[in-house]
Amino acid sequence: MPVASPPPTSVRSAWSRIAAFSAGLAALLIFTVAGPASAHDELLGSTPSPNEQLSTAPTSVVLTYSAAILHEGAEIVVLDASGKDWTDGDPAIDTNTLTVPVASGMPEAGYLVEWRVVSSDGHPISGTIPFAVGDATPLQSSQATPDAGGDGISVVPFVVGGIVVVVVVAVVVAIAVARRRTTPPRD
Ligand SMILES: [Cu+2]
Repeated sequence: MPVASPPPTSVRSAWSRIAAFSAGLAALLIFTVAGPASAHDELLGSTPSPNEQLSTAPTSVVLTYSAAILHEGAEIVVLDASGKDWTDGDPAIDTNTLTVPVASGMPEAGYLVEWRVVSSDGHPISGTIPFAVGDATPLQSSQATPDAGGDGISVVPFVVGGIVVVVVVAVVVAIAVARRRTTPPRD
């Protein structure tokens, strides 16, 4: 009875089909999950800028975003080390900029801007901007522990984990398929 080992081409084609399938699945995962998450508006710049040391006390804080932000849900505070908020009025939103007045005569000290706005796609984004008046050290974090970063960043480990699982499963399946094809039947 001839023990026919299958032509190498069939094993190779099984491998390449599985490789193509897992690559396609990985690309799909990245596109569907990471794509929309990275489309959030982002903070392009601010006055004061991060860790800026102002020679004179500011009269307002201005944040500039990559797209129009929603008028609803915008929150901003300018904290000193004791947790006192130095904003003096409601934030005003003009398309992609947010301006909030601050109390006059802020003393030489470190401060921290904590902001949260709703981006144009309806998702909340937030961040902090340390700055100082005079030679003080910019305040890096407040006692209130702001929720750092925006949503969307946290899904990346899950996407990477998912891709790893898909690739591992594909490799295991490919090895099983290749082994079944190369191993002749017992009887
Ligand atoms: Cu979004």
